[in-house]
Amino acid sequence: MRIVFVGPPGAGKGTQAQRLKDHLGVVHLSTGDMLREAHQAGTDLGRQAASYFQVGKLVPDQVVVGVVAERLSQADCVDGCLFDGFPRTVAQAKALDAMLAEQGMPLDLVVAIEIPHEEVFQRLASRGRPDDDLATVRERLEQFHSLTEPLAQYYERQGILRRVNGTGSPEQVFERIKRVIELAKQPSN
Ligand code: B4P
Repeated sequence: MRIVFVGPPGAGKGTQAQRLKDHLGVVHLSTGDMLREAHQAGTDLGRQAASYFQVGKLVPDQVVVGVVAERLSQADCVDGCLFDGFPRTVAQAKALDAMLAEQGMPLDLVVAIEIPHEEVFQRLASRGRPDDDLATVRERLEQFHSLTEPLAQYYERQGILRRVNGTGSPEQVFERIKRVIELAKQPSN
């Protein structure tokens, strides 16, 4: 299956994608992890990306799309893929549709993980990554509202959006996600 996880910062996209990757046995593609790895490796792309993610801004579409296109062309993605944090803009969603159409592999499902703002701040304060300070999280939420939320409508029109309550324990959220995936696998869906 090809599944996208979308949601505000700290919604649990990465947490749930890790679990689902093991459950479904498919590749986990996290653009956040890929950009941080490129930064740690000291590449030009990593330096460019860091100048955005360190201040809570989205990395430009063409940079992220390039990274994903390269990863998607690798053989292990053929059997399925979990997109964690990608796409984050409508332009990225259109680019992903085009890449998948070229490979004859449509997107099966988009799981929107929903949590209230107060919980975003609580979760990220206890994680403490460099981009988890209060001002940067506010900016990340702002970017989510203006650039990522319009994705819901984009995927709703395609009939593949499923909203999942992201509050409660990671186990409870995972059970909800497995349920929407099972439903999506049924022939009538
Ligand atoms: P990401 O790495 O995707 O970061 P995130 O939104 O904070 O992560 P996530 O929702 O996965 O939270 P997690 O499970 O870790 O992006 C970082 C930055 O990279 C972005 O701001 C942007 O600048 C850039 N970027 C990435 N992709 C991009 C793209 N496509 N385009 C442009 N820019 C891009 O959970 C967070 C915390 O909550 C953890 O501590 C976890 O343990 C905890 N948690 C999770 N589930 C919980 C639960 N149910 N209960 C309690 N705590 C929970």
